[in-house]
This record gives sequence, structure tokens and C-alpha cells, in this order.
Amino acid sequence: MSKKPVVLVTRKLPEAVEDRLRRDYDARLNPDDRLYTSDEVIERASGADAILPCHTERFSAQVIERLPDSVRAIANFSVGFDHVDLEAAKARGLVVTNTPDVLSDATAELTMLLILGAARRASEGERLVRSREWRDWSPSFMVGTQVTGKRLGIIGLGRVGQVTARRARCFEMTIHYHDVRRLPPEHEAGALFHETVEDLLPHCEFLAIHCVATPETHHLLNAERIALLPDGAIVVNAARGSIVDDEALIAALKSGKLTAAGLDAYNDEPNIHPGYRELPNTFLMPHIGSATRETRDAMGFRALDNLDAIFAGREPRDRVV
Ligand code: 8YV
Repeated sequence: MSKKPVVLVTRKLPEAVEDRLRRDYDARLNPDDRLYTSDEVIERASGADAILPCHTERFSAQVIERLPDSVRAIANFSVGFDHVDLEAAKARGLVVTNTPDVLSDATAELTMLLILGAARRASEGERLVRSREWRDWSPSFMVGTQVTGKRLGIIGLGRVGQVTARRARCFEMTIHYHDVRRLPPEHEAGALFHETVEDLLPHCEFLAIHCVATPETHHLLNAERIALLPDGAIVVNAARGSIVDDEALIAALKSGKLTAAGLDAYNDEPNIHPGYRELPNTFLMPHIGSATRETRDAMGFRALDNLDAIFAGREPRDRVV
């Protein structure tokens, strides 16, 4: 019997996924789910054929350069791959894969939670009830923004963006979007395309960020662009923190330019900008977009399908490099 490929798994994965890993691979698991440093990843990858990491491990050019020669592939347990220097991976001849599609429903669900939580002041309300500070009811108590029937702008109408649009239509929202190019009508499903972000923003009573984090989208939502949003708009981000300029968003939330923000992705997670915590008009989640049992299983199986293909000499379905 031929030797099973050795796979370094950096985080604890769902049981069913680890069962399959143990069955088909010589799996180096992380039962304690300890966050490895880059040095530890490099060390533990000694003799491994592949690494199955999460977005919590960074593969910079320097890390990739120091990976043992045995490593042929990085099969990510994530749809995002901004934690991997793709140029360096390509130069090293590494195969890099991700897990698209399977987390679109969960992430769009979370986006709706952010929209509703930010609009209906869920953080404030929850805090009041839990702290026993809720004293009274009055017509002016905890009045928020209605979601139904509003205009939702989506930056990045990809897989997750399209599901968010579908869910938002159940709230009778009108969808506007910007993407690098206009989508075919079956994917637009009636969403109104805007050639530039600047064209889109004035239409957005709500703005949802769903684009990929790249050098081009770094701080895409900055002070100049926030100024183009209608006064009182609500911004949500379940994509990546780097797309937002924190200082600009916090200033707009403080000044009242924006009514609220719902965030699940931040710069420098988990050490987020302290300004977000201090504001009453933020609804903050700890990067749990894909955190459902169903989706986490599906992400693991998708990463394993990619590994299976690589070791069978087939093209993996989700190759990004
Ligand atoms: C995941 C995500 O939880 O898949 C992604 O890109 O941002 C999250 O939903 C995480 O990346 C798992 O590694």
C-alpha cells in the first residue's frame, strides 16, 4: 500500500472532517486548537506534503520561502485567500485552493443579521436587558431604522453578494451594486449596476461590503467615499476589515453622518480598533460569517476534495494558484 500523504492541519476542524482526514491522510491535527506562530507552522510542516490552514495563519512571501521543500499545496479552509501571498506561492510552485460556494448562505445570513442588528440597535437593546437597566417603554424608546423597502448597495456581487441580495429582496429591498464588471442578467436578478463605487454610493441607504480583499480594495471605503453616502446610511461588512478605513468609519459614526455599522470583519483581528467598542451605534460580531455546523463541515469537505484531487494528479476544483 502506498504511503498516505502527510497533511498539516493548523486548527481544530469539525469531527467529521477530521475523521475523513485520519482515514485518507497521515494527518497532523491540532486537537487543542492552539494558534501556531509562523515559525511553528514551518516547523510542523517538516516532511508534510500539504498544509490545510485557516485564515488565521499568514503565508507571507517570507513564510512561503521558509516552508519545507516537501510541501506542495496549501488547501485553505476559507474562501478568502488574502492571508496567502499568491505571487510567492506561484513562484514556489505551490498549489493554493480555497472553499467557495459552501459558505455563501451562512455569510449572507450573517450579513442580514448585521443589517438588522445595526438598523434595530440590537447591541444597545441587548445590553439594556442584560444589565437590568431597561426601566420603561415609551414611543421614543430605542427607535431604529426600518429595513423593509430600503435601497441596499452591494460592493462585490459575487457568490456571497448574490445570496445577500436574494435574502434582502425578502425585505423588499431594492438592490444596487458595483463590481469590476457588470454581471449577466441571471446573476443580477434585477440589481442595478453602477460603473463606479462613486456612482453607487449616493443610492445606498444600506451598504454591504462583499468584495475580495486585494491591494486594490484596501481602504476602499474611506472618508471621501463615506461622504458620498446618503446622510444616515448604515454600513455592514462581513468580508474583510482591510476594505474599510477604520478611522474614517468611526468618525462618520461619531458625527452622525452614518446611523450605524454592523461589522463581522476587522483590521487586525481580534485586536480591533477600540473606537468600535466605545460607540453605541455599532453591532459587532467576532468574524463568525461562516460559523454554522453545516457550513464548517462543508468547508472542510471542500478543502479535502481539493487535496484529494491534488494527490490524485487531478486539477483541484478551487485552485486559486
Ligand atoms: C472563515 C472567512 O471562518 O472563509 C473565509 O474567508 O472569512 C471565514 O468565513 C475563515 O476564513 C476560516 O478560515
